[in-house]
Amino acid sequence: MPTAKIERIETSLIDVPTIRPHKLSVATMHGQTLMLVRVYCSDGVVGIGEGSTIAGMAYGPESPESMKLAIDEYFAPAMIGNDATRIQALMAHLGKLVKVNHFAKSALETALLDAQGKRLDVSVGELIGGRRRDRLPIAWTLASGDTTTDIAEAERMLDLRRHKVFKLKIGAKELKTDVQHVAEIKKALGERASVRVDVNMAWSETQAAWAIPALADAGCDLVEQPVASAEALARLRGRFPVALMADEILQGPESAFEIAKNHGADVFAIKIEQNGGLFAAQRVAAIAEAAGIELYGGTMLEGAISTIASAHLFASFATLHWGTELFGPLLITEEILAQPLDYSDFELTVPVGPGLAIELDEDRIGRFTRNGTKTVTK
Ligand code: MUC
Ligand code: MG
Repeated sequence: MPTAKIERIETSLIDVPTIRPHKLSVATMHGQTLMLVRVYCSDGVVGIGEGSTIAGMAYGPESPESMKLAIDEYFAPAMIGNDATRIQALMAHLGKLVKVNHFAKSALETALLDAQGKRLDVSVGELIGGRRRDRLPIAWTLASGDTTTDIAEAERMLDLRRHKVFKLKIGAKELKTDVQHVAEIKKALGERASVRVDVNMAWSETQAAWAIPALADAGCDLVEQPVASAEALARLRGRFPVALMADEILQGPESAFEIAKNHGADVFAIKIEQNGGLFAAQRVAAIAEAAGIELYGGTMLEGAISTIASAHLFASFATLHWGTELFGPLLITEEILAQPLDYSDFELTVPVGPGLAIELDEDRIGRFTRNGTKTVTK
């Protein structure tokens, strides 16, 4: 087994506009920032990873800037000189040195997996257990804030055969307004599309108990994180003819175990960053499977690097009842890959090749990089 030491770690922030404002109950996004990390190894192999979140710190405690700082000041100095090929051992070591910081850990683990895959000439999917499917169904989020605009956008996506599953971001408006918005969109799209909602924790338990049956009547088939508390979600689950999905409350295997133990969700949105990396997300999926909880491949509206890292993982899942929403690269105006991803016939093709099996367009990346790159060496 070849060995290689970590020699240098570079981080940078890439700021890219979104194709339109993206309105969630927690914030409106006009752009996305990708925290790009490169791990340089003594055998000449370079691994890439990404940390992205939603609207700075509006979604959760980590921001692209905080991920960069955590890597520059804490993770990178502890990684230099270590064996890059012992990924799980190194991540466990870092876990002892730095608490939580799941998104930063996911970016680093992705880069180590990319490097190891390149070194061994296998894909990340093969490294983490083996791919079961080559294509993944891809949902799209309608979040313009306007019902007519959203319907037109959905029609365009159906015509292009890009998406036939739509997630509506609600929770910022009056309950009745939100329910009407969902009902109008479902009525317009009918059986041609699945309509789901993400409330991003905006409702109280009583608001959720009023709105969820109304959403079910409107033809909505999945309600994501309607309330903030895991206990409230568990109390709501099973009361209405619509599936309830956990997202924000899933923060790694321990949280997954607690939710599963309390029959707290019908579906888990699996996100590599929120859970602390691909291996942690894989364990979350295993807990779900053991508990009879169905799976959905979630996103933090990530760029191509984290999107494809997620795709390799989701392609390895035994079941993926609710498909995925790996559309992040389509929400930004810039193509950052030398070879664009294949989104066609409502699905994404999982790339084939060593590591993540993607190559960055370095000129484009350079153009959108915020004031330089930080390098940590010995
Ligand atoms: C979330 O809360 O699930 C995923 C799709 C989208 O539009 O926002 C995200 C994050
Ligand atoms: Mg969500």
